[in-house]
Amino acid sequence: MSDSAAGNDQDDGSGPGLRKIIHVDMDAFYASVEQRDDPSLRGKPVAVGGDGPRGVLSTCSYEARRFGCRSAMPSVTARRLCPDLIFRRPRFAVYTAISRQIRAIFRDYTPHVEPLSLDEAFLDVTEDMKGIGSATRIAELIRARIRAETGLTASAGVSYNKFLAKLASDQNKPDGLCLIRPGEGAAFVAVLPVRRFFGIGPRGAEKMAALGIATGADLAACDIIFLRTHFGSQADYLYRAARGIDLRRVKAHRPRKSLGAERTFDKDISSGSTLREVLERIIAITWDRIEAGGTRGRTVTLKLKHADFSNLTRARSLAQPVADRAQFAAIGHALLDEVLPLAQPVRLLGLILSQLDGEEDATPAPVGGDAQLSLL
Ligand code: TTP
Ligand code: MG
Repeated sequence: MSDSAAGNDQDDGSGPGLRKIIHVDMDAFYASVEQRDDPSLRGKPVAVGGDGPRGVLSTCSYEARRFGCRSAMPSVTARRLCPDLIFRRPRFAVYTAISRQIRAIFRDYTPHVEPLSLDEAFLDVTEDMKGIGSATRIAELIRARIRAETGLTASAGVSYNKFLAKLASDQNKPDGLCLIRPGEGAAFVAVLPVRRFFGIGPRGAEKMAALGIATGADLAACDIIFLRTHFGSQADYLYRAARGIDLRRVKAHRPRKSLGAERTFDKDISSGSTLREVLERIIAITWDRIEAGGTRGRTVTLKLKHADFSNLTRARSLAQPVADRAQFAAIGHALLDEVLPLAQPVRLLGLILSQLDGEEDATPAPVGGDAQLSLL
């Protein structure tokens, strides 16, 4: 791509051909579901995740966030910050069912729905199918229906591209709405700390801080050559993002590539029979999710992580999709038998179904999540 094309300065997506994008994201999703279904948890600091020594928070309620608790934080740290924190195990089947409910609501307003995970999606509502009048009004209607039909709150961002809509949905969380109008994107981004940009993690933000880049405005002041020198393949994205530009379309179909579950043990395991028992549980959870998603897949992969963190995988592919739970379980156990007896103790066991079809969901990001049982 040439330098001039990198920024696409002439077309920032807010001129003719303007698109209307909504990003909807449920508030403290897993934790809110637990509070909904157990009234004794309402108004309390609640974490969803494993509470063992290697447990990690999948998420926590806003009450817990006031103490500094966050997603992906080790559970021991969270408990130190908030001694009254109440832990709950994730109930993926319930979250998946709610995810289907909210997607059905989205599809009532547009066929252009791109789910990013169970609890968030982009909607392109440029074409006002129901004659509602404005994207903001559509976003409000969707939030109201989510509340009425699921008993949960969602936040929404409305703007003229995906990058800005996602930033906007985060702006007034929880239970909030934010609109970034055409012409306002660059100013909105200018005052944001760079860590709020999608794709800039804590390490990226540190690197930027070392270069004197703290905000969107600082980033916008960098030329493309400088960005390429320091950020390589991310440079073009950063150049545009700093100007509030994002020309990506909402893609309605993003087939996921794999689905599975894995378990990290509190203590490393060296017994084959214990591993077989754990595998049973992983099979049950993975197959529930496969059924919930109407997914079919041909390849089963067993994944082991040894005490020294070396990985071992064993896979088997069929000519036809795995037919049922019994076949899935049989293949999983056969793969485990291939690696027994163990060369050394194991700290993690996982089972994955891939070569999928029949599922429109986006692949969930590999978000660490609950280290006890994280989605792949
Ligand atoms: P998020 O939308 O990132 O977080 P959230 O809905 O809990 O809170 P909010 O959007 O109000 O900030 O993620 C949605 C769900 O995905 C979350 O409830 C649990 C799961 N998740 C993990 O399992 N691990 C993670 O690291 C993250 C970020 C989320
Ligand atoms: Mg959310």
